[in-house]
Amino acid sequence: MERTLAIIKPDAVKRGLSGEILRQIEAKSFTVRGLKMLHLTRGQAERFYEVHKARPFFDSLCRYMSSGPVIVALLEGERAIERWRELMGATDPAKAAAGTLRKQFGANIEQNVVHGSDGPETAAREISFFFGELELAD
Ligand code: 3AN
Repeated sequence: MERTLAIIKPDAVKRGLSGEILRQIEAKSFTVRGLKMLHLTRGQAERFYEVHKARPFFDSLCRYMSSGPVIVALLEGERAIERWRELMGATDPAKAAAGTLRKQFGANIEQNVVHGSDGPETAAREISFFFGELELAD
């Protein structure tokens, strides 16, 4: 069993897509071990995305990610990291495969509805960024 972090980004929460996205996550046999809504401050968004600090889209990304509430979920399952990225689709919704969440709902390369950890070390860091031990189901 593997764990990964999923985020339903502000554009998706605002558009009322959270329920549908969680439905598709559960339909793919992920177990939701942790779930909460929070509104990131600009500083928290900058810390979360610090690996992208040097990128030209960093400022805009952090402004967007702190523009409204997000829903963060700890997902568990076989090959959860890779399978969640498959369900999300490519970063650019225009290039994402049919049936992926970004293809279905993504507006553009920035407002692309969901986030997922890109490897085991990132997953561990991102899960502990958002969840404490007492918040997680057994
Ligand atoms: P992914 O989320 O697919 O792993 P990353 O890690 O390269 O993609 O980028 C993190 C986030 O930064 C993306 N989810 C997207 O919101 C934003 N982003 C990535 N590339 C661009 C870009 N070229 N222009 C604007 N925003 C971008």
